[in-house]
Amino acid sequence: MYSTDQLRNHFTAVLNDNWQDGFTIPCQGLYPFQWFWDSGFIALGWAHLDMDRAKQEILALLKGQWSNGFIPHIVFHNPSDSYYPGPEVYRADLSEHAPEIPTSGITQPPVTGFVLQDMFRISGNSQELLFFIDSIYDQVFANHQYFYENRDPNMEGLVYICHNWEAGTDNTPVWDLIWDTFSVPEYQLNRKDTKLIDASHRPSDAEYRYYIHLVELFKSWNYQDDLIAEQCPFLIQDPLFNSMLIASNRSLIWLGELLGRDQQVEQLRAWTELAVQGMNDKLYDPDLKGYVYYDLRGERKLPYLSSSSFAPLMAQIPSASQADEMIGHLCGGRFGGKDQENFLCASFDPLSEWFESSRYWRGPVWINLNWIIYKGLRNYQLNTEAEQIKKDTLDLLTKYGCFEYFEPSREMNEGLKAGYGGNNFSWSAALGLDLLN
Ligand code: 2M8
Repeated sequence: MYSTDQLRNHFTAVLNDNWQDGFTIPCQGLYPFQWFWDSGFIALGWAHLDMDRAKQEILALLKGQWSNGFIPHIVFHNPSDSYYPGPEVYRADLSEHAPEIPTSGITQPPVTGFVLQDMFRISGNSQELLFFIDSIYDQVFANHQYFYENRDPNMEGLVYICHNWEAGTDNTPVWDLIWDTFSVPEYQLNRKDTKLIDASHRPSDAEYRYYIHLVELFKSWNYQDDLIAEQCPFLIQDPLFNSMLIASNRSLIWLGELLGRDQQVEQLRAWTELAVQGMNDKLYDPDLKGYVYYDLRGERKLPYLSSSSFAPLMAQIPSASQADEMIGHLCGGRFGGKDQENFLCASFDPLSEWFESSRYWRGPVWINLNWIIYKGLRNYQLNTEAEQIKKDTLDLLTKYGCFEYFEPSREMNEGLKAGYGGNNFSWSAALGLDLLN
């Protein structure tokens, strides 16, 4: 149990310990490199402590950007043998667009746009920070352009992900339905995660073989986007991923207006308008009252609720009445439980037969999704729900510290074994810090 001051000190210590002279690792041992969306959330934590480090975090990420605007999900700044798969598995150099520095060849939710706007706010609208944003604006814009020009084959404003790791929600049960559509070779895995963390809290080897197989396919196509769009068996329109892109579009519009970037702003507005329409027409499920995934390859909706179903609130996508429908799932609903017996917000529908309360993205509470939902609820002035999710987030961090994910059931939390995965996890600390400020 920590007091608020102790908690703030603890968060600060976690970020300091994970700082690597220019960027921040998500967690010692388990994740020894820089990850795309982690770096955004982490930069927000640094913005409260040391703005120079926040800027360095973003610059370090952009060192890994490819010449076509793509930003990879891992930048391998340093060698390490505690993580699998490393750069020798990805072989990003097979792409004509890859940079000198080794990177992965898949991406992650594009959070950088809204992180920059938040950094500007935290800085008290400092001119110096605006100059910094101006100096990297084209790179972040190029990343959005990459998505809309290469990953929206039907021109419907919705971009696809082609690998489960691109979702960030690595093993959500929804992917099981996709794995059922094809089979993969018996790859020899060299997993390190299950030597560091209880294997029952991580994805299975069978799932990892699918993850590796997709990477092998991309390599055989030299990471060419047109071949991926034509042939990849995993091609998903993800409500979380698209919401992060739209939220970042909106921030780039806001910042672009300050910076007098009229043409880019006009383009961002056009993408955003189409995207919001696509989200509401295609991914909102009125029966389930939430946003769901769409399988482009199988041409079918995947009608299941997860914490990603609420992410569109952050990008101001739902109408006020849709937002009202959606929050019925939170306090007193299937996620919170009738008597609020769960901490908000489980990563997968707690009433589903596939829900697993301690296994990674199949049920546990994650601090970054809670933060995204909290921001979304605030956008709609849904203050009761916003305060509940903020309280639950800080309660979990206070009770157990900066774990990677947490048990949703309050009753099981009595048993004290409620923080799972890596400890001293950076985005848990960074976003905890942001919630305290
Ligand atoms: C987890 O994903 C990585 C692959 O990217 C892994 O399991 O090896 C996910 O939770 C992802 O969202 C996160 O960015 C990453 C680093 O924290 O870990």
